[in-house]
Amino acid sequence: IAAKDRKIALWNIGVAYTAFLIGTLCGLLQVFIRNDALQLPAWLDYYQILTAHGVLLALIYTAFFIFGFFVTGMSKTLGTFGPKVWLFSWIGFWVTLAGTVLATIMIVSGEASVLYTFYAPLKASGWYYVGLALYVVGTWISSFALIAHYLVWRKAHKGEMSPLFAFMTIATLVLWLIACLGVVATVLFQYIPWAFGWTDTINVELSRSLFWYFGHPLVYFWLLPAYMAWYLIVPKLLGVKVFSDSLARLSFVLFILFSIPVGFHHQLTEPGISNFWKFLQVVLTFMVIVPSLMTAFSMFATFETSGRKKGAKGLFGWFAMLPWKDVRFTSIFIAMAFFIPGGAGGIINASFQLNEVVHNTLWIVGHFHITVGTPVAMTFMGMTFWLIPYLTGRKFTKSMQRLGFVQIITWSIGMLLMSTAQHVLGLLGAPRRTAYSSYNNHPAALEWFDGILTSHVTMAIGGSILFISAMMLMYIVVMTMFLSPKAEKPEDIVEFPLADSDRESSPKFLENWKIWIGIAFALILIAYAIPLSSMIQHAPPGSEGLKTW
Ligand code: HAS
Repeated sequence: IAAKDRKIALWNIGVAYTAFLIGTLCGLLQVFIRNDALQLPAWLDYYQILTAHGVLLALIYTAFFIFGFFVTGMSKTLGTFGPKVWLFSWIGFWVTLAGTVLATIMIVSGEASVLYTFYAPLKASGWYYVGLALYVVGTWISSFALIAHYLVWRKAHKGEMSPLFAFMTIATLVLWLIACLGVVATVLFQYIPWAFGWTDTINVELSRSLFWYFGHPLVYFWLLPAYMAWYLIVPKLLGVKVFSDSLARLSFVLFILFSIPVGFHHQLTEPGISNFWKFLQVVLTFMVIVPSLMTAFSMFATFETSGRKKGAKGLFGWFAMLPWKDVRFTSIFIAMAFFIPGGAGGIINASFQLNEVVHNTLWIVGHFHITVGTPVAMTFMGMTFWLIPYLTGRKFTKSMQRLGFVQIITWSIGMLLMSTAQHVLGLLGAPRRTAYSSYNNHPAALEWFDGILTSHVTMAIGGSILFISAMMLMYIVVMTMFLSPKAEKPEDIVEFPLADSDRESSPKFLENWKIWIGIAFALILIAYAIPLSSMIQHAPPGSEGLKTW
C-alpha cells in the first residue's frame, strides 16, 4: 500500500503498543496487590491501577490496533486513500489520541479511579469524561473517513459486491457508530453536567443502561476484527479460499442486528428494570450467539477443506495437516480454541438464573480474559507478526518467529492458569474488583484462596508469566518497527495474507445497508424504548438534571 497510508496505520499501531506496554504492567502490579505481596505508595491505589489496566488494554490498545488494521486493509483492497480520506484519518487519529492522553492523565493523577466500566454512582473528574468524549469523537472521524473511502469505491464499481475485507470493516464500523450513541448520550448529558457540578445528582439506572447499550456491542467491536482475521487470513495461510463469502457476510450482518439490544444482560441483578425487558434482552442475547456458531462451523470447514486438499484421510486427519510451524497460524488457532470455553462462559452469564451465581464475582474477570484477553488479543498478536513488517518493509526473521512461539505459548499458559483460578474462585463466591486488603483478613473470605488452583499465588504466577510474554511481544514489535533489517530479497518480503472469496456468488441484498441498519434500529426500539422512557419518567428527585436526563 502507499507509503502515506502506511504511516497512518503505523502510528495507530505504535500508540496501541504503547498502551499495551503500560496496561500489561498495571496488570502485573494488580495480581501482586491482590496477593498482598506489594504495598503501594500513598499516591497510588488498587483502583487507580485497575482503571488504567482496563482502559489502556480494553479501550485504547484495541481501538488503535483495530484502526491500524482497517486502514491497512482498506487501502490494500480498495486502493490508496484520496486526500480527504487521508486528512480525516489523521484528524481522527489525533483527536482519539488527545482524548486518550487526557483520560490517562486523569487516571494516573487519581482523579478517575472509576474503572473501565465507568458508570455511576462512581464519579470521576469532569475532564475524564471530556477525554472519553474526545476519544469517541476521534474514532467517529476515523470511521467516517473509512466509510467515505468505501463509498467512493462503490460509486466507481456500481452493481459490484465490495471485497469481503471492506464489507466486514464497514459492518464493524456501523456497529461501532450505533453502539456509541448510548455512551455519547450519557457522557454528554449526564456525566459531564454531574461531574462539573452543573447538576446535583444523576439518574443512575438510566446512566448504567445507556452505558451497557454501548458496553456489550463494544465487545463485538473487539471481536469482529479478530473474526476478520479468522475468515480472511487463516484460509490464506492454509492455501484455500474463504469457505463461504455469503456465510461470512451474513454472520457480520447478524452482529449488527443482535449485538446492541442486549445490554440488560449486564444488569440482570438491577432492580430498576422489570423482568419482562430483561427476559426479552436475554432472548436477543441468545440470537447473538448464532453468528459465532456460524463462524466456528466455517472455521472447521476451512480446516477440513485444506486438509483434504493436502491428502488428509479419516475424520480428523486434516488436523495434522494444519501449518503448525507458522506462528501466524498457530497463535490464531490457540486463540480460537480459547473461545470455546470463553463462549460457553458467555452463554452461562447470559442465562437469566445462572447469572445470579456468577454476577460480580471473579468468574466474570475470568470470562473476559478468555474472550478479549486471549481469543481477541492472541489473534491481534498473530496479526502483529506480519502486519508491522508488512508496513515497515522489515524482516520477520527466523529467530523472531521462534520467539513468537515462546511468546504465544507463555501467553496461553499464563491465561490458562490465571483465568481458571478466576473462574473457580468466582464460583466459590470471591467478588470481582475487590482489593485483597479490603477483605480485612476475614477468615471466611480468605478460605476462598486456600486451594491449589484457586490461590492468589496461582493468579500471580499466571499474571507474571503473562507479563513476561507481553515483554517478548514488545521486543518483536520494536524490532519489526524500527530495528530489524529491511527485507530486500523477495523471500524476505512479508505479505498481507488475504484469501480470495467468491463474492460474485453472494446475494446482493447482503450489502444493502439500509435494510440492516433499519432492522437494527427497529430491534433497538423494541428492546429499549419503553424501559428507558420509564427510567426517565421515574427519575429520582434532583436527577432530572438538564430536565429530561
Ligand atoms: Fe461476555 C460480561 C455474555 C462474548 C467480553 N463479557 C463480559 C465482560 C466482558 C465481556 C469484558 O450475558 C465484563 C463486563 C464488565 O466489566 O462487567 N459474552 C456473553 C455472550 C457472549 C459473550 C453470550 N464477551 C464475549 C466476547 C467478549 C466478551 C466475545 C470480548 C471480546 N458477557 C456476557 C454476559 C456478561 C458478560 C451476560 C455479564 C455478566 C455479568 O453478570 O456481569 C457470546 O458472544 C459468546 C458466543 C461465542 C461462542 C463461541 C464460538 C466458538 C468459536 C471458536 C471455534 C474454535 C475453533 C478452533 C474453530 C458460542 C467461534 C477449534 C479448536 C479446537 C482445539 C477444537
